[in-house]
Amino acid sequence: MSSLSAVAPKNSIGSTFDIAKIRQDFPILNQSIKGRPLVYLDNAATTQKPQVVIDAISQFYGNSNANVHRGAHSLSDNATELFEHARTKVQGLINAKKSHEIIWTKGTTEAINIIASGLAQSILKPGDEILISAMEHHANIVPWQMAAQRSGAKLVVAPINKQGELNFSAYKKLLNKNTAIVAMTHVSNTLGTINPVKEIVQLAKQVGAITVIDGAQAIAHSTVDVQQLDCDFYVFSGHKLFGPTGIGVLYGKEQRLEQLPPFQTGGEMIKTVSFQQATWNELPYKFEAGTPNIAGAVGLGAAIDYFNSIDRVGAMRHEQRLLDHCLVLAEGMDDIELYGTAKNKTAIVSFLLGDAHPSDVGTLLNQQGVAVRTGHHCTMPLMNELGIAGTVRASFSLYNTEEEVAILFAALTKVKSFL
Ligand code: 7TS
Repeated sequence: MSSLSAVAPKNSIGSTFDIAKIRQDFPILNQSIKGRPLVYLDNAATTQKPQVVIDAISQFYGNSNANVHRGAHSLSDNATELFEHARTKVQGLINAKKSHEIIWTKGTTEAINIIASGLAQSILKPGDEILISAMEHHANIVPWQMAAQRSGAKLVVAPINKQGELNFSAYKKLLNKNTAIVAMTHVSNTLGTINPVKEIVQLAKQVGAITVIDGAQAIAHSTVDVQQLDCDFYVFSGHKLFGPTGIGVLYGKEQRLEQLPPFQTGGEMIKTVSFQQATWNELPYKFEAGTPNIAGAVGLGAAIDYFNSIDRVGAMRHEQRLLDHCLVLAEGMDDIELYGTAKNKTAIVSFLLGDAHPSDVGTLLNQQGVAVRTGHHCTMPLMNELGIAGTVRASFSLYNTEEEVAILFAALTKVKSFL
């Protein structure tokens, strides 16, 4: 399973995935909201953290805190080792060829800004086209708008069909010799659609385009192999992978990163500085100006260890079962309109309940202990395409249960009776 394009089969024979045990790993789940057990269904916004991640961050500050790469004392050496070891864990997670192809960022948003800004300065020229899709998060739209404005390039949008899938034949037709960049999401945060990124990359390469894949919603629900995908860049946020906020990853092929100018300048990212000029440090440090988020990297390393320690295939099957259960219950309920019914999708369920305003539904669900997100989900252009202002979104993670799916729908039945 190199990408999400192959959804896991549905039987669980041989699975060692133990949901009861998994839930015990996440202390936050064991609490009440408004007198009801918390049902956390906002995992596309951020995932909860297992105790091992919380402990790793606490132990770092308790035992190992120092700045990195300064080397004059043992604590600093220790912190540097932990920090760089976390980088190799990311390298292993996504099967990057080299650890210096892993750049620490604040998250997906910063990673895309680094790429878009660098490409605007270095390769984009008037007449070039940047091809995105209609289902992108604002983080994979606005940086490209800025890059287009700065360089004279044009932003082109590949359409989607009624199910919320990329219109692949339209995508193929839009690719041409002017396509300089293809920037697409692996999984839609609003619709759950899994895009065929391997094919998207292959076709983009035929016209010589640079490929940027937004993996924010894919990384915790799949096995990502950047060498197999053969993309130039792949980005994601630690906090959507059971890690802390404020840390994320920019993967880039070595040669692409070498060509890209730095985004921020200052300490750490230089080789030499005079009052007249500066030269850049080697990869990955060229992109890591200033003191990095050391504890964040260590926390993400612990999250990756955790993720690797569980039965990942079993977890994917479990999430697909939750999705199936949701879809069956939604079908049995009048007044629910689903948005995003792709054949290949993750457990993200966006919907409207009759004429009810999504935020009213969200508030009434919260009264019953159910946490969802409502609104445009940072995909306003997609909402325009769908002809709506927003949706209610329930997004699942491996620690959610079938019972929680049932609670969501029982709560929705109650919401209907209130409205
Ligand atoms: N790209 C996608 C596909 C996303 O889902 C998100 C965040 C981002 C980029 C930005 O990630 P960040 O960590 O830099 O903020 N998505 C959501 C969401 O769906 N609800 O809250 C954040």
